[in-house]
Amino acid sequence: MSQEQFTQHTQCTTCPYCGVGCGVDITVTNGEVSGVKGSSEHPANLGKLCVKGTHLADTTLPQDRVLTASVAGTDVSVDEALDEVASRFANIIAEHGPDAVAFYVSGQILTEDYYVANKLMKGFIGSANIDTNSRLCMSSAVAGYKRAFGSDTVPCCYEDLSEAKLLVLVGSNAAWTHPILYQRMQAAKQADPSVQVIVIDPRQNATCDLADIHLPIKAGTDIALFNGLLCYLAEQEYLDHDYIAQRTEQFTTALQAATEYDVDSVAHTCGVTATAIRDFYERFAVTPKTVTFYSQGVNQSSQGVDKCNAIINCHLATGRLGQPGMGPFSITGQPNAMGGREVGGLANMLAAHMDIDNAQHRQWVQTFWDAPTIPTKMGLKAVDLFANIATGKVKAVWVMATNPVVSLPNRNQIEEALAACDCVVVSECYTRNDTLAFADIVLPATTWSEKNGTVTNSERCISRQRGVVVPPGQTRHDWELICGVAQRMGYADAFAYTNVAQIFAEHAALSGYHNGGDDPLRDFDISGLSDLSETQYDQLSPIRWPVNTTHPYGTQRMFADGRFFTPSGKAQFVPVAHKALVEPPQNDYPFILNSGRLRDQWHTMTRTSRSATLANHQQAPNVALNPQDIKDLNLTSSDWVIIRSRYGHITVPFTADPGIRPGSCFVPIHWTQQTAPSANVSRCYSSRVDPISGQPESKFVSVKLTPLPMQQALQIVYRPSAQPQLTLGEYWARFGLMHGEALSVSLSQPISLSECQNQWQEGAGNWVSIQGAATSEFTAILLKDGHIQAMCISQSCQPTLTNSDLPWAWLDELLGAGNVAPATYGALLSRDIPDVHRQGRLVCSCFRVGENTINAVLQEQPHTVSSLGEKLQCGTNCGSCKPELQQLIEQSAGSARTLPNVLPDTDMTVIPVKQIEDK
Ligand SMILES: Nc1nc2c(c(=O)[nH]1)N[C@H]1C(S)=C(S)[C@@H](COP(=O)(O)OP(=O)(O)OC[C@H]3O[C@@H](n4cnc5c(=O)[nH]c(N)nc54)[C@H](O)[C@@H]3O)O[C@H]1N2
Ligand SMILES: Nc1nc2c(c(=O)[nH]1)N[C@H]1C(S)=C(S)[C@@H](COP(=O)(O)OP(=O)(O)OC[C@H]3O[C@@H](n4cnc5c(=O)[nH]c(N)nc54)[C@H](O)[C@@H]3O)O[C@H]1N2
Ligand code: SF4
Ligand SMILES: [Mo]
Repeated sequence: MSQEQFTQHTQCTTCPYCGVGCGVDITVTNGEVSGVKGSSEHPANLGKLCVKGTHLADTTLPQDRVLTASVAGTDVSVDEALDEVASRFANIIAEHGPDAVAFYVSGQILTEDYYVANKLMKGFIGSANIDTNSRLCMSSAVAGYKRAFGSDTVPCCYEDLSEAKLLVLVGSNAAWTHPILYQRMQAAKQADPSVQVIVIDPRQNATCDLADIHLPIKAGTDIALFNGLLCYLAEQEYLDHDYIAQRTEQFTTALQAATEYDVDSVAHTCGVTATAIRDFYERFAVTPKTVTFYSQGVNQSSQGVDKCNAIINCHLATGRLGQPGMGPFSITGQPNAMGGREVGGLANMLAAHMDIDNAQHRQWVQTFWDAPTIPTKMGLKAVDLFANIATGKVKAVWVMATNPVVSLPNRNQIEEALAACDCVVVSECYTRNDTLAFADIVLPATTWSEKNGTVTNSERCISRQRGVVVPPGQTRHDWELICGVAQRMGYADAFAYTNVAQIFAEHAALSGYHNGGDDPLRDFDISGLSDLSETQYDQLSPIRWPVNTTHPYGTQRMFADGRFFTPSGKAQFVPVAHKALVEPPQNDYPFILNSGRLRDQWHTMTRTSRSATLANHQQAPNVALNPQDIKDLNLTSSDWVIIRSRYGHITVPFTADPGIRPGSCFVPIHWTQQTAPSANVSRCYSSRVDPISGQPESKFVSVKLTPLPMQQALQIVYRPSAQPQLTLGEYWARFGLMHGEALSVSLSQPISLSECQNQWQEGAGNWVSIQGAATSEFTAILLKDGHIQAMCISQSCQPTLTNSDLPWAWLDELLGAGNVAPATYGALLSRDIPDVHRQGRLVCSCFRVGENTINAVLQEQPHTVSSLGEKLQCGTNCGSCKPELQQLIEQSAGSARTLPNVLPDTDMTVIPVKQIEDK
């Protein structure tokens, strides 16, 4: 390329992953994303990025994209596909009514996409059947806020995390899931060591690294703990009587509901020592500047909403709300979960924080939209929606930017529902989405770095995502796809937008419609942004809502004036009670299955699985078990574990983790049909939901564990052009390398070299191999024109997670090399691995520092995290690996990890199992 043609520019956008909502400066060179950097101007991250954000450029790979539309498997133009969607939806509506169709959308589309989807379904199709993956994520938090404040309002802001003197993290692994906020907490504690951190989580997760106290409560016992706190605050006279009297209602009923929760009974229920509980209560009692930061360990429960209110009750009782450094802070997961809530893109909401069951609100929205209709009752929430698809009541569903086959509970039922559905439309940007296999119509969507719009993060801050590269293939923006269908269904005037700025302006104007002034009716008001010109919209800087005439520059904190959006203007205490588990772990299903996230992967891995760097942190799925349980189950290092619930089963390797409570286990959520077909944990979960929010209980199901002895471990590395068939073994997992991919296969029935070679087509190349003593011990290399196409390394028996011991970087290098000298592949055949490639599991992804390297340095002399950083660079860029560095330091100092504060299980009475349908 000549000098003149070289183009490069940098633009500020927002990270497409978590709800922290970091600003990203993205550099585009010759039309492609060439680099990303934390944007120092953005208030969420002030220049920092976590490991996922840092490696965003790795995930913008062309080969993974859905680039064309298709109908029944045949490629068509996008316009033809849109014709098809419109006519199928219209026909079904004409015959069966508007409630026979549905949208299932996502907290990962932009506010403008969400706004038009909601407008089309509610105002024009005339059904409220639009729900979202935020149902699986935020809906309990929303319902908790609404019950307490009369509105879905996050009272806090990120500065509160720095100003608080006590941070209580409940059901959150922020070190891995909201890393930049975790780093704020770290910095606050470093600056003022008197800052206290308390982690409430059944598991000793990476976040415990910062904890002064870890309360490893039994799963699902949070309400007992917080009711106990309310009771303690009352008994020890720490209540804010003025606040309670002037700003709240229903205190007496809430306290009455909490009186039986004395410290000893809480200790018994939660399985944590009374001393540790009293210690937590006392610190909470004496520290006015307290933030309680909560996430999925709270929300994803059949008592999720009550858990939220148990927390909020304690803040109301102490008047800790609306002032710097305090408040109940629900942290959102997805980048635009908040935007979805704002536009009303859930089945039980209307729009702009107006309510579907309020006739006045319905009339306002219908008038504002000039809409032919408006639903009078709420639509189907996610789990019910798929149940109604299964029965045929809902006959068409349009899935946008989510992967319900993987992420909804009870995968087997979801698959059956979609297979039976007359019309499944999927708008998607990446090919490795399991739900695509069920699509009748596929629409190719643009994605991050291509699309334009806004997102709102966990602290109500609206930021722009900016399209900086040209969308590939036939891809179109989600809002264009939705408007394209709306126009074809006869609603051209209402969906005649030509850019996102117009949609945003309308959304902003609706938020101020019959709202605003000194006594606003609704919390969500961004009418101050409704007059932005296109240029002003393009240049919009991050701003926290409300934005209106009273707050033209946005609002840092809500409820500073102690006025709430309830009819009386007062906040509501909600009486709550801890309930026994519906499906207790006992008899045939004695273990509790917990699930959640890993540091370097994003959800169903459609984007992150290709990044070699991100894959290196943990290449394959696992179940983490307490060492005592491993012993009791007689698991040996060549065993895999079959995890079986009443709803389905998975097969995964195990790892020992002393931070897991005995009797429970933890499986990451990320693996799918595409990346490890036996390991999609949602197969095991039930369709049980919180009765108020409809949020599934994705952190809890009872299971049994059985060993599956494996006879052979086969590691395969291949170029993209030499992918083997994937028909081997009970278990395989694949992950990205720089120059191809790797497969880790386990077999309970061994295979020979020739059976392994049969996984490639004839003519794929020539094999060179070495056969070991046993049939299943071999090394084989597939060569074509002097280039290595694939390598297979087979062992007859396998230690658990052999992955980390293999020299992946070397294999990757060989795969990427041009002509490889026979001496080099000879060394591989004889497994003569160069020392530099014996790094072990990658701990620091940014500087590629492995566990073996770190341990070697630690053996020479003791280190701190920062001195390790000085020596090896590890932990000095994004900082995400610091908790693991600390763990390695502690391990090398010989301090064995144990779970603190656990009360030995005295509650051994076996309750008869409730009849639960065996599915
Ligand atoms: N790396 C990474 N980061 C992410 C994501 C990702 O996929 N990858 N996803 C984003 C999204 S959408 C979300 S929603 C957030 C989720 O963020 P988090 O909620 O922080 O993450 P999880 O790992 O799902 O679960 C948090 C913790 O809940 C605990 N838990 C389980 N049961 C209970 C219980 O009964 N009580 C209590 N107190 N705790 C319990 C689990 O042990 C776990 O440590 O992460 C966001 N950030
Ligand atoms: N057992 C268990 N299950 C869980 C959870 C758990 O903790 N345990 N967590 C739950 C939670 S909190 C969440 S948020 C869900 C997440 O679950 P999902 O939403 O199913 O997971 P993702 O992989 O994020 O799916 C997003 C999809 O959208 C695509 N995509 C990305 N950007 C765009 C875009 O701009 N347009 C379009 N059209 N497509 C796009 C991606 O390629 C991907 O396929 O999982 C839930 N399920
Ligand atoms: S914390 Fe990481 S994943 Fe979350 S928005 Fe920031 S850079 Fe992205
Ligand atoms: Mo989420």
